[in-house]
Amino acid sequence: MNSQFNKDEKLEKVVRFSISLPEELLQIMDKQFIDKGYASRSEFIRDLIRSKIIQEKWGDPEEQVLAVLSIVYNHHTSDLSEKMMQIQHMNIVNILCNLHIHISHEDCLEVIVLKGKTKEIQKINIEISGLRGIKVAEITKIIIPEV
Ligand code: NI
Repeated sequence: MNSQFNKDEKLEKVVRFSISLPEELLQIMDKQFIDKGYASRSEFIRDLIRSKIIQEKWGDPEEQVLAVLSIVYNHHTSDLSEKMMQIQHMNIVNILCNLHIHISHEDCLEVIVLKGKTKEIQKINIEISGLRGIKVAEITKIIIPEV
């Protein structure tokens, strides 16, 4: 479930409206929301709409966004740590903070919190994720909701 919009919804004005759907689509939706543990159709549809808003905003290169880039890599891979460090120093204005955890004898988890225009964040993501020796690179896209 999307946890980016956890403010108390009871404080918000809620509007009811009806939606027309093909029966088959409704059945698929009902199966999905039950399987995923949503409490109601409304909760499921709210989450879908919010995901779509995030997707749309990330499609705009000028949109101001936040992101968390999580990377797992083997620190024995030659030059990888240095290259990652260099990319971050080159983009210092977009790096809010950086957490490094030694998760095993050879592997490290690095969590980088990024802020800036989507085009800047995507560029840094591609630069770091594309480095040779990166085992896992996951970006979490965050938009502060206006509603
Ligand atoms: Ni480490």
